Amino acid sequence: MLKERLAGGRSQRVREFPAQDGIISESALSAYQEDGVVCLRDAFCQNWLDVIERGILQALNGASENLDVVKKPEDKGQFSVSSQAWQNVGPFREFIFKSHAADLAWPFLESRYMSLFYDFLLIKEAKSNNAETPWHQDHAYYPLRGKKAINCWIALDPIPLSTALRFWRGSHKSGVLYRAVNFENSELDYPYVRKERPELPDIDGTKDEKVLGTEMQPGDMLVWSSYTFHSAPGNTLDRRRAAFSVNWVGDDITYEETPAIETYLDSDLKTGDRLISEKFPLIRGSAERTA
Ligand SMILES: O=C(O)CCC(=O)C(=O)O
Repeated sequence: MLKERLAGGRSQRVREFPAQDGIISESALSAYQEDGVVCLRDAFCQNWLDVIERGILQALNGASENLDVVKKPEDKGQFSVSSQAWQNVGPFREFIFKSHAADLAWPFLESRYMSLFYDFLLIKEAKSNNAETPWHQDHAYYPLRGKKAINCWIALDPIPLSTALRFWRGSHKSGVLYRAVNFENSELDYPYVRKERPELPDIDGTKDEKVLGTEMQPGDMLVWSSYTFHSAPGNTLDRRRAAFSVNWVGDDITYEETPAIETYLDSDLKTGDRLISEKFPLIRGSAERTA
């Protein structure tokens, strides 16, 4: 459907920028501010993707404590999701701390400092047709206040439009957080839903030109705001569709003691604290300068 929408020829592509030299241009930053998402082409070479693949083997073989594997009865392939695994998975740590991942993320936050929030691995195996991801804002699930949070999502396989992420262009701008949706069963409330938030708008019924998408090659990276609505179809291909993302936060983000999944919680933090801790380490800038 997205392919058909994109074929319409209007401005419906995620705007893309070269990233081989590790430099983020002013135009990439202004496209991000405007659309809430950009695609950085060739952000990582095969050597770094190999490091991530070594991490995947470990994560799937017991090293990730937050690993969910779901197989819908009608699907041939399963859908695996791991988060916050870097502390136990050496290759993920190597990628996050030794590659230029932080350098690429840092300019987008326009911040005095940046912390690592969590890593996220997502594998839709061949023919996991029904493993779709409903429209959502990442931030709706976070026990965080503030807006400077980004998802840097790296394709590990070729991703054609038929399995590509789609984004509601500019949806980050209003600053409104809608209700978190239940990924497992859309008929049920998400366990930590905040009912005081508005219900989701009908994004599929919205005008075509507001939905952006792009095909990706391994090593391409999407950067999006945690307020940007996005969704993805299941994987109808006969090969894996995997991605590894690193989520970073900047200086306007503070912690909120509110129910959420373990990935985002830190018992060392209190409401109003900056997100700097052992679990959410400071990666750029300094705590002293920002006190
Ligand atoms: O690739 C997908 O299916 C969804 C990815 C996503 O929503 C996320 O990483 O926040």
